[in-house]
Amino acid sequence: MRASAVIISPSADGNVTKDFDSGAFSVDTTGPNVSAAFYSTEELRGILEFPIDSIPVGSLINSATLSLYEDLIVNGTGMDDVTATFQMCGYVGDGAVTAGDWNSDGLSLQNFTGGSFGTMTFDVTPFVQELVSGGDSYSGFLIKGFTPYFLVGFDSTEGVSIYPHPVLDVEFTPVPEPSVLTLVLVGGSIIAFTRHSLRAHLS
Ligand SMILES: [Ca+2]
Repeated sequence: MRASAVIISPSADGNVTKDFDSGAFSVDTTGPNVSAAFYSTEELRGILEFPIDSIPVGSLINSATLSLYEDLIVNGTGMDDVTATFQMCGYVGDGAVTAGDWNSDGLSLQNFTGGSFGTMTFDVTPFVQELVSGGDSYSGFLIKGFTPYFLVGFDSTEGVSIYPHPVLDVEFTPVPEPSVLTLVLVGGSIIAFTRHSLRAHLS
């Protein structure tokens, strides 16, 4: 089968913030950034969910790349710092950003430093392969901070229009359904049998 490619936009993205005093969560899905920050009183986690049901179940994932445009990195005093550490996690999504997504940090995909402004890419091929093999409909990503008082922000789907918005770029090779494969084999057998009969008839 020939390889195909899809460029997928999030079904939802934004932030979920946990207030440590009250234990309450707040959800923001309309702001210009997907941000992660770790403070003494609260923690913001960036959440993105991408629909992947356009990729046939069982397909081989040749590559899956998450691209985010970083346009914000600050610490408590407003100074830029590229050494703060953050973590990208993956989880099975449901298409929406809700308070419960804050806890979806069980599977770490990679750590990264604040870096610099511009496009940052994450190779998420094995994770997306696992979801597609399992027939999951949404690929969820969670970004959390490890360095207190530092915030990283990426342009969200609702963000500044001149910046690239989040995309999940997937190249995949569909695998034939068993029923289709069987049909091809049966068809081949009929052709072989017909040719044999024809030769027998001619000789
Ligand atoms: Ca969700």
